[in-house]
Amino acid sequence: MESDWPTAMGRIVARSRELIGSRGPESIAFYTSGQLFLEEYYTLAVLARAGIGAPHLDGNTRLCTATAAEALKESFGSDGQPGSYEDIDLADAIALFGHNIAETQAVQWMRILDRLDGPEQPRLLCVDPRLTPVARRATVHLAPRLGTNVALLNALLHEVIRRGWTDPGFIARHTVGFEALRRQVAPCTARWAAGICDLPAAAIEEATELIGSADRLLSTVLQGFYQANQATAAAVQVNNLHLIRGMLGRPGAGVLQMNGQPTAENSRECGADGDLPGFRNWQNEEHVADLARVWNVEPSAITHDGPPTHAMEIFRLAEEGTVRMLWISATNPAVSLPELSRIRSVLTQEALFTIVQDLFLTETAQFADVVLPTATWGEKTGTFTNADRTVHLSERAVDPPGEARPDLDIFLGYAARMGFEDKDGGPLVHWNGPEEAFEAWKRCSAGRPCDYTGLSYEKLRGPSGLQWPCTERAPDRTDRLYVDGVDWAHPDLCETYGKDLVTGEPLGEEWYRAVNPDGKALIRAAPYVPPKERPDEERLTTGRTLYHFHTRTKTGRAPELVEAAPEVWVEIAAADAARLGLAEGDLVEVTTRCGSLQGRLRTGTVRPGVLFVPFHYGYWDTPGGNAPTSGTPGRAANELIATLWDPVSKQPQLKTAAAALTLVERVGGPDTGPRPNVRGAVSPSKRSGR
Ligand SMILES: Nc1nc2c(c(=O)[nH]1)N[C@H]1C(S)=C(S)[C@@H](COP(=O)(O)OP(=O)(O)OC[C@H]3O[C@@H](n4cnc5c(=O)[nH]c(N)nc54)[C@H](O)[C@@H]3O)O[C@H]1N2
Ligand SMILES: Nc1nc2c(c(=O)[nH]1)N[C@H]1C(S)=C(S)[C@@H](COP(=O)(O)OP(=O)(O)OC[C@H]3O[C@@H](n4cnc5c(=O)[nH]c(N)nc54)[C@H](O)[C@@H]3O)O[C@H]1N2
Ligand SMILES: [Mo]
Repeated sequence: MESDWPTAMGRIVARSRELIGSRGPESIAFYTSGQLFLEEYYTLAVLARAGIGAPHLDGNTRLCTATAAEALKESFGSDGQPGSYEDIDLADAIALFGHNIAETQAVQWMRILDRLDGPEQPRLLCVDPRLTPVARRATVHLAPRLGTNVALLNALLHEVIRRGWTDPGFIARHTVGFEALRRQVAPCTARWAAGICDLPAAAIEEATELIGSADRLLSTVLQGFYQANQATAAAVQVNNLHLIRGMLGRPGAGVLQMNGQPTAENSRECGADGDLPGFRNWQNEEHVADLARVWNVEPSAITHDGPPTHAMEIFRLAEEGTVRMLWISATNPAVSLPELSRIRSVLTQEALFTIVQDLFLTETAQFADVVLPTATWGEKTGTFTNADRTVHLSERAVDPPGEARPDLDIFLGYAARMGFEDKDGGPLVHWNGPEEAFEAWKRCSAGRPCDYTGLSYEKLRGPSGLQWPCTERAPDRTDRLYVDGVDWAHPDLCETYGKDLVTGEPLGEEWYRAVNPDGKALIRAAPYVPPKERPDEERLTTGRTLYHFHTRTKTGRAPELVEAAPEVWVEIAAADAARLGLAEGDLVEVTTRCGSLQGRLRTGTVRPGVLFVPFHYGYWDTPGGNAPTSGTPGRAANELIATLWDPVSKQPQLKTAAAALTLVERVGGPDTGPRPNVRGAVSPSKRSGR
């Protein structure tokens, strides 16, 4: 039923008051995004954390960059990207760990291509079980068994140490924990890893040579690590490679624990993910008191008796009935979360009041009690900060259509109608409009790693893109963090006291002060722990194509992109196809213990034993289609993925499931239309050959 803004907001406010009164603030949860503006996240964080006092606020960044953040915290004491995109232009070796940059960050890939085809060519290492376009250009391509990243990294660390490619001066000056790492990786020879990862030992040695002999090594890490087995432990080992080689804080030498979404970084720094704003440590009373001063509230108004709730836990609390109102903004969990049949049953519960704030009537919106139509970038003003800390101002170019409103206006309107107050009875959310919100955030960021105090809208209208920290002391920008040691790992300053890399158990302040009294970088060792599935089953992984963005709310409306990749497909190795008697183009069904999907087969692009399915395709083509009923196959990859997460970062393991593959219909059935014309996809000659 259509409504108007006052009525819709009236219902949300009434339900919020009723729930806070009867069940307390813990009955309300917010699930937001990596695609809003800084000003929107910050406003949401303030109203949720201090207004409602709910610990239940997280973003889809949990599915995306939770491991990036956690790996940085574990190694450097705090979130904050060490490297700079400029390092792509300057490195003499570039290593991509589980990162198909050619399809997922095509602009950065052009930058790498310029280097590969330019005068001083860097060597390229690709660690990916698929023959991606990156793999095709790589000097060394390692295609490990799914989920064995830690085994491979431990072998690389072993070999680097054995061959004397470490930087003892850097290790002594700037790190703690090297001895424990040396002990941990002592048995992890290239031959040992070769068996586990199913790789030639010689290829692992070649990769070590590439990394070990580089003068300026740039590494990037993304979802092939973050969404796989031992996510944080694996990402941390990449940091370790840089720490033991002294590859940090110099032009060309750096780590990019990457982000995928345009504003995942802002979500993290503003505390709209499961963290406190400004990378503050929820276990440090001084940090909480400092935040309370900024917000002019009592420290007790900011719930901090346990870690902020992570998204997977929010959905569990909704499932068991503790959370009764779930406000979803700029994300489409009915397609992007694991185990979709479960998510549908959570969202359809009568007792759960669901708000969906989106541009489109998504799969998730079909479950909403209230849908709030929003403006998007280009129709609203705000700032966004990319993975290397570069802050941009994005100004409204056109008016939003119809009654759509900027997300900021929606959050401000809610805060005003709820009447949230500070401790002196003034409005808690005391700003109007994006620029004032930005100014409020600057105060919150002051003195923190992500210090914005030297920035302003005015300044951002000058040269586009300035990297934080930007302060009085560094008024222009800061290219690289950790140019001279690690600044934020001191026990009084750090964002976390660390977690056990296998169990995720917090290690505690006492432990942290004992091992890292002076605040150096932490070299954190971890043993390889095999994934849970039996090794003899087919292993499913999921990911992206160049032609679609996520759940296709935008790209699914662009005819050219729909034509380039109209339907879900299934990739397997040519050898497996032959073994199973399957051919390119056959309609197959993939089944796991969670569900099933059908798609056409493509062969020859993944390592043996692996199935790959793109995760973009929701369960309808056009809004209004139906969710798959139980027993019927779907087409969303997340019908297949179980609810499992990394114990350290709580990022779901979206890249792993044991699966069975069966034939539904031989080639000759209706074709799925034209194929993407990229290197790395199936070649046209193969298509015409059948
Ligand atoms: N075109 C396009 N671009 C995008 C997006 C999009 O949807 N479409 N999304 C954006 C977002 S939010 C993100 S997070 C990024 C993601 O960007 P990427 O991380 O580059 O993308 P994915 O395809 O999810 O995963 C990367 C690779 O991980 C590999 N992989 C799978 N399992 C394993 C494993 O066990 N070990 C290793 N080493 N590798 C493995 C897969 O084969 C895949 O090629 O892309 C961003 N850019
Ligand atoms: N199996 C599997 N699952 C995955 C992944 C995988 O690799 N494999 N990758 C995971 C990753 S890394 C990510 S990031 C997630 C992405 O998962 P989602 O966040 O669910 O994906 P999107 O389709 O980008 O959803 C964003 C929604 O926000 C809306 N939107 C866009 N701009 C605005 C705005 O300005 N305001 C508002 N209110 N709405 C807006 C869009 O219309 C869209 O509905 O998926 C995760 N799920
Ligand atoms: Mo992402």
